[in-house]
Amino acid sequence: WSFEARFLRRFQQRGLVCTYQPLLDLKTDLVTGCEVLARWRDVDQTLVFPDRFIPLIEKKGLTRVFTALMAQQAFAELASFIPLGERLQVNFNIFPQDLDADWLLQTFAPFIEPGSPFDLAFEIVETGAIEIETAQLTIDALRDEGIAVYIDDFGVGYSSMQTLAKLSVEGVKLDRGFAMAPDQSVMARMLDHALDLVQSTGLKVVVEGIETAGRLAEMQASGKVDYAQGYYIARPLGIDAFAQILTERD
Ligand code: G
Ligand code: G
Ligand code: MN
Ligand code: NA
Repeated sequence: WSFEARFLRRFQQRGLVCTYQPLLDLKTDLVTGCEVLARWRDVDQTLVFPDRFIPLIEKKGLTRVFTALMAQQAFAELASFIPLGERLQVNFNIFPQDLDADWLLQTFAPFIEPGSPFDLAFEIVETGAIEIETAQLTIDALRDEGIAVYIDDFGVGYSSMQTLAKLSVEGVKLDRGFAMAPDQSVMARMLDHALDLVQSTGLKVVVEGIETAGRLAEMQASGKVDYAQGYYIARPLGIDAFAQILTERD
């Protein structure tokens, strides 16, 4: 069996693994949410990373099946331990071609019914294929249902200042390349300006790729960052490790 054949046969039958990377709220210094990141367990138990299977999912037109499976699994795992009365922000990566309000609302509605402890957000990467007016209608429809949208990987690829100026979203996730850059490098110096740029829009700011205590302290001191994410805070974790972090926060 080729990798492709094994994956396609197994991913819909409990082969998917959800990991949860904590989002640290810099105002309170508490983990208040997570980004859900997919992994896949091969027959020999090796954990396979998304760079190998996401292209396959796209090629085979299985993006919606995959996202729906991820949502079912993630919310089932998360719901099992959220303490009564507490809330958790849950971020999902959505393929740009799936930015379709009807489908998204239908798929995610069961998990955000009244009384649910989850605040849902979608992360979307600008690919150049997004048509601003159409995207805005979708984003507005999602917001009406309490779902926030973030522009992901901002600052690389097709993401432009024009998108930022024209698209009304909840917030922006700065590409991890900025925070990961060595001190004094051009990218590191750009980080500060990128923060000013995003702040000028009034949007929420998430900085990804925090790998050192120094960078985290800098982000805290800047007063320009709402949420931080990165290996220094925590790697993408299995449900048990993530549950432990959340339980320890109080
Ligand atoms: O750790 P990381 O290797 O988890 O993820 C690599 C890339 O795969 C990231 O760009 C991330 O957005 C993407 N990815 C991971 N999980 C998902 C998912 O559930 N849905 C989508 N659309 N992309 C994902
Ligand atoms: O969706 P997005 O491309 O933003 O996915 C986040 C990706 O960044 C995932 O692959 C995740 O594992 C990775 N990541 C998260 N924090 C860090 C970090 O501090 N350093 C590095 N190198 N990668 C990170
Ligand atoms: Mn993301
Ligand atoms: Na990102």
